[in-house]
Amino acid sequence: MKPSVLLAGVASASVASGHTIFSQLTADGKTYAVSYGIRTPSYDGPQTDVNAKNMACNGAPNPTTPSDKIIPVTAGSNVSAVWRHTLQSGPNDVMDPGHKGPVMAYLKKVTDAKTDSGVGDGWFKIQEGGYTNGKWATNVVIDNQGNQVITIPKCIANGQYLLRAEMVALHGARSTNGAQLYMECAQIEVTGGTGTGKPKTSSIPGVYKTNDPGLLIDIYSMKTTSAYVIPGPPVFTC
Ligand SMILES: *[C@@H]1O[C@H](CO)[C@@H](O)[C@H](O)[C@H]1NC(C)=O
Ligand SMILES: [Cu+2]
Repeated sequence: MKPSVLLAGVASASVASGHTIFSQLTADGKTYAVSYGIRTPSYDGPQTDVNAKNMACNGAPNPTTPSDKIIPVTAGSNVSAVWRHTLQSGPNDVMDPGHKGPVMAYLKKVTDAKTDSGVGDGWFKIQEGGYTNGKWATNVVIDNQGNQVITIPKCIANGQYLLRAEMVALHGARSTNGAQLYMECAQIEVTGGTGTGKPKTSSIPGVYKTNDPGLLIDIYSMKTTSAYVIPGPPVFTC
């Protein structure tokens, strides 16, 4: 990954950059085209109702386009969810850096990754970042040219999965439903997994509550040393 210093100046000096979309996946060293194997939306807006079905893989009011592609992924490898302000944006336009909050990734094993809605049980968290020494995980992704690095656990079973990558912006989270949640689902086929892991799964929607301390929060009253509770279940490890 490139050093972040070069990019930070560019991003803050030029484009005002609004919301964000998980628009591409890098897996096994290959960066796929925008929207390849990912249900990307026509609008980059957030979901704000944690009880809505569209908390799983986005959707209205941000209509998503299905994909007939599935991306091969090796268990134990790192993939990057590539975030962009719009489907046309480059690496210097990831998201408004004032959008601060946690970053997470989940998997759900499915029979058909092309058609499964993702709604309901089966999700387990595989990556998260919160607030460390005054820096939010969203800003880590912005400084990493939009790359959210996610390790695909080695011990999961082979087969098709939905990979749900998520960024949360908390600038308005002082009021109920003020947190902005951004998520898309990529369609992947995992090989090389040992199948020995048995992840405990959760439902989406259901995994978050409106008053979770990590979603209903005044981030402007936080200090560099403040603790932040990342929403959702603990990260599954092998
Ligand atoms: C995956 O990424 C993590 C975090 O950036 C890093 O520590 C690890 O070495 C990487 N693993 C592989 C297999 O590249
Ligand atoms: Cu926004």
